[in-house]
This record gives sequence, structure tokens and C-alpha cells, in this order.
Amino acid sequence: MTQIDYSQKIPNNVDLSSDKRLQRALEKWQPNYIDWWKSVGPTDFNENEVYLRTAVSVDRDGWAHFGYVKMPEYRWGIFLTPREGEKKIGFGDHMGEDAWEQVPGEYRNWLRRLIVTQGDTEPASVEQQRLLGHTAPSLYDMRNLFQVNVEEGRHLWAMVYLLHSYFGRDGREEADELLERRSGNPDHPRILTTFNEPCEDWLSFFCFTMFTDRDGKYQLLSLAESGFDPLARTCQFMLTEEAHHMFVGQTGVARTIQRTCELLNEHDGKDVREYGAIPLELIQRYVNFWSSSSYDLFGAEVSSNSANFFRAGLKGRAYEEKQGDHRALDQVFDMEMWDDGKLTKEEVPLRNAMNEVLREQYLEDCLKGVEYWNRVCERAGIDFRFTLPHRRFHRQIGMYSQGFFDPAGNPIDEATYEARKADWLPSAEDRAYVQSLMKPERRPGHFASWIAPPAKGINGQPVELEYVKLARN
Ligand code: BYC
Ligand code: FE
Ligand code: FE
Repeated sequence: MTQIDYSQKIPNNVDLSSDKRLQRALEKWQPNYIDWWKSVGPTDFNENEVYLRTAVSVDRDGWAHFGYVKMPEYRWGIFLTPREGEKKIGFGDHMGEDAWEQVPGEYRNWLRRLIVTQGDTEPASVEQQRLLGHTAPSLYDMRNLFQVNVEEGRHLWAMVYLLHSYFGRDGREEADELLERRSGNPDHPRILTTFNEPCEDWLSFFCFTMFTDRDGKYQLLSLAESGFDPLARTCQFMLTEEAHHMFVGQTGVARTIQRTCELLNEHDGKDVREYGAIPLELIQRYVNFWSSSSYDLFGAEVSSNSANFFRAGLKGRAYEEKQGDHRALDQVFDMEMWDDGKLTKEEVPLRNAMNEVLREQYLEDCLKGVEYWNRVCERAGIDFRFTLPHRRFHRQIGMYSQGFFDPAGNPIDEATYEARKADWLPSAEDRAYVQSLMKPERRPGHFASWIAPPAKGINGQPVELEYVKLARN
């Protein structure tokens, strides 16, 4: 029952072959997807064998198979966590009613919008990362990049399945448009801010997978609570893949820090740039940029959209079962409002604060990652400590975007902000320096100057494995 049918053109565990219309529609979308992959997915390397994991079952244990595949031949498929007994809606006004197997008519537009927004981020990230294969600091890292890319491709499939299967003609149109918008294209951009930012070096990639993929984790957790059961089960399975993406980010930054610490110790605190590594302060500025950009992805602090999604039972909190009152009807949230140039406390109806609730859950998780980086410094005997910028720092979305704040969240005036900006966010010079280090290292088991090797390889394989087989001629 949980086995995935790989004899089909589109591997799936949703019995696709029993619905010929749906199957035909998806098989029609499939070549457009492959065209999209070839034209704006990873440049080159599509002919190379990559040591990738592919989902072969939706069981918790042993769900993945590892082996060499060429990326365009990756078996992108449709996998939902199996249904468990009688599912009930777990929050909002419909709490306790049977979960929906079909789209409830009154919520159709909201639901479609949530699915489209989620779906849009997946191909966007692949587009953002398309050039990075050329400058990979090792074959191990190159493989991780491609693993993330193929799985984001699969996440797009996951949302396209829902659109095709449950939203009829407009769902099919939305699915086509998911292949038409382009990250960073001013005329036809991706929907959310962070997914239009350039991601042109590996420090950005690691920060992106640390912070932006982690937004993905929290959005998926909240959608995995959905009363629309097909969405909930789709997101549950996506979360199993997501863990590796954040591992890539967290350990990628940690290995960069470790390399810098080693050089600081070897050369007695000299400027590590002389040895081709990245100064810790510069890493902090990248952390500040990508984390704050990712804070924006939770939307405005006070949001009637978020109240509607919650009320309707479409989008809950992460780990809803651990929350107190699942209706959240009479509770309030103590919000720090930025109002007319001042911070004031105000009680906001909890449902209207759901974006902020989720952002708080996310911030706690990010903090653990930062603590992990600080243990790297500590173990090396280096004084430096990383910090997570305050949720008010450097925002483009929500009420704090109206003011200026330092990384600790203190209000400051614009002149001070402008004067200190280069201490807090990557400057053009920082970016140029990081870019100058982006020289490919393609010998198995070797690593670029700026990054330490990982503690272990992928799937119990040695670090020296030829994770991507590059043609030698
Ligand atoms: N950029 O009421 P508000 C992932 C818009 S990442 C641009 O606060 P709401 C992944 C908003 O659309 C997870 N626009 O919004 C990671 C609205 O527009 P309209 C992706 C923004 O709806 C790495 C207006 O501002 N999943 O999976 O409460 C690699 C008012 O805003 C932004 C989801 O996002 C922004 N940052 O909250 C690969 C889940 N923020 O209506 C993949 C689905 C807000 O005025 N999405 N706006 O035209 C949602 O749940 C919600 O749409 C949001 C926004 C939380 C994003
Ligand atoms: Fe994803
Ligand atoms: Fe991801």
C-alpha cells in the first residue's frame, strides 16, 4: 500500500492509473517540466551521473534509495503520506468535523492561492541555484546541491498534482504558470521576495538552505495540519525530504566557520583572506541578510489572510497538537507594534497574529542552528559568537519594514542605519571577495580553500566518493 508504483511514467502512490484524465493531464505537463528543467534548471551536468537519493516508499524507515542517476532521468513523482483512519479537522471553526477529501467550495480560492504560493517557491529556488554547480567547493557539495535541486523539483510536482487533481481547469492553468514565472525577472517574477534574490555563491546557498528552506519547513508544518487532507498528506511527505536541505545549510555554514577558525589558530589571528578563507564577521553579514529576508516569508505580523486561513481550517500552526486552544478564538497575542515611529504593546486577536506565531516558532529553530555554529567557534577556542538578527532587522514586509532597526532590534534613525549598514549586511566588496573564492574543486575528497570537509559522507559512503562522475577526456 505504501509502495510507490515505478512502472508508471509518473511514479506515484496515489493510484494515478485509475484516473485516466488526470494521468493524461499530468503526462502532458511532464514534458514542459523537463523543458523547464533543461532551460532554467542546473546549467550543464545534466549528462553526468550523480549519487542521488530517490523516494521509493513513504514509510518512515527505508523510504529512500541511493544510486547514480542523470538528473533529467530522476524519477520525479507524486507521493503522499498514507491516510490514517478517520481524519478530523484539528483547528479553526471546523474543528472536530471530518477532514475534507475534496476542496470545500467556499474556500477554493484561498486554498488554491496557498498551494500556488507554496508551489512557486520550489522551481524558484532551482532557478536561483542554477549556476552553482560550476563553482562547487567539492564533489560532495555539488552532489548535495543537485539533491536539493531535484527534490525541489519534486515538491513542484507535489503541488502540481494537487492543482491538477482538485482544481480543474484553473488548476491546470496555475500549473502552467508555475513553469512560466522566473526568479528575478522584473516582468514576470516569482511570488515571494526571497525567491527573487540572486543566490550566486556558495555561502549564499548555505545560508539559503539554512534559513529559507527552514521557512519551507515551517510553512509545510502548518500546511501539514490542513483540514484539506490531500494537502496535509502531501506536505507531510515533503517534510521528510526537507530535513536534508537544512542539514546542507547548517553544516555548510559550520564547515565554512570551522575552516576560518582553523586558519585563525594556525596564523595567530591574521586576516584569513590571505589564506583564501572567509572572515567570521563577513559570514555574520551573510547570515543577517538571508535570515532577515527569510523572516519576510512569514508575511505581515497582523494579517487578516492568516486569520482567514486559520479560521477556515486551511493552515494551522506548526505542531498544532501541542498548542493550547485549537480554535484560538478568544485569545490575544501581545504584539510589539511599530506605530508612528514608536514601539508599543498591543493585544491582537490571536488568529490575526498567526503569521507572527509561526515566525516565532521558526526563530526558535534558527537559534538552535546558530548555537551549533557557536559550538564550532568554542571548540576551536575562538572568541567570536554568531547571533541571529532580531525579527525587526532589515525587513521588507510587515510593519517593521516602515522603520529602521539595528540587528538587536533597537529602533535607530535612517542616517545611523545607512552609516552602519556595511557592518551589518554584505557589501559589494564582501560579495566580490566571496565570489573570488568560488573556484571549483573537482578532485574526489578535496575541498576548496574556504571550507572544511564534512564529518562523514552521504549514506555511509566515504567523503572521497566520486559523488558526481564528471567526464574525463
Ligand atoms: N514577498 O497578509 P499578508 C519553501 C504579500 S518556502 C512578497 O501578510 P499572508 C521553499 C501577500 O501575498 C515556503 N509578497 O500575507 C524554501 C499579500 O498579497 P495580496 C513557501 C508577500 O497571505 C526553499 C500581501 O503581501 N510556502 O517551501 O498572510 C526552497 C499581504 O500579506 C510576502 C508558503 O509561503 C513576501 N515575503 O502571508 C524551496 C506557504 N509576504 O493578497 C522551497 C503558503 C506577504 O495583498 N503561503 N506578501 O496580493 C502563505 O501561507 C502566505 O501566502 C504567506 C503570506 C505566509 C507567504
Ligand atoms: Fe521544497
Ligand atoms: Fe527545501
